[in-house]
Amino acid sequence: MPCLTAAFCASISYLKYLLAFGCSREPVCHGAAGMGNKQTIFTSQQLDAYQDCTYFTRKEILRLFHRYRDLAPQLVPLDYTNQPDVRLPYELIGSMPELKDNPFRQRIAEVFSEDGEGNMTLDDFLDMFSVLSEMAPRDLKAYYAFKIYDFNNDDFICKSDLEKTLNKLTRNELTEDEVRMVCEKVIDEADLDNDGRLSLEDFQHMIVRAPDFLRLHNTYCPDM
Ligand SMILES: [Ca+2]
Ligand SMILES: [Ca+2]
Repeated sequence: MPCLTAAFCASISYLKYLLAFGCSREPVCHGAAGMGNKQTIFTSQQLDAYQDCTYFTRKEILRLFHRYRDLAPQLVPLDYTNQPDVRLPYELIGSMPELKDNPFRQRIAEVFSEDGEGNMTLDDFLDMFSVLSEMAPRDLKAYYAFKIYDFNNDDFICKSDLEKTLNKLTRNELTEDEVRMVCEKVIDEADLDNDGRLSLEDFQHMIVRAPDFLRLHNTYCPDM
């Protein structure tokens, strides 16, 4: 039954996506880190605080600062010691190589931005890259993946959140019926307390089981 196969494959790519939620340890550097000048960007205390709040080294924090600044040099000062009130618009953040092809780029930016609209301070930006980095633990990634898929921010992934997620993942290639079927299947498998929606706990449990689920279903969808 081709319809069902498509539905299964869609649920597999859904789970694959969850597992692939990350980016490499070394962010692409645009050459600013080795500039060799003595400009003080952060105080030592600021760098310590950033190190404590992220999974990055001082060097990586500085690299990411320069990537942030490269997005809009006219807006971002080179001196952050007095914590300037700067926010880069979502359009610039969403155009970065790590995000531009991600169907969830806008949701990711919204979830990590203090204003909830995807406009990012440097702190938001560092938080986002820290969680996306491969050093971030799986539980933390799962927590943020949950927030990203919870489109209406009510702390549950319900059917309509799942439908939006699937439509984004499959770039609207599934029919309404297929989407509905996959959503029902995902909820049916993951909804531990049978309230018809996924809590964070349901969701984390689903992710823990995902590798076996993938192996099992890959047998039926060798082309995935
Ligand atoms: Ca929701
Ligand atoms: Ca539930």
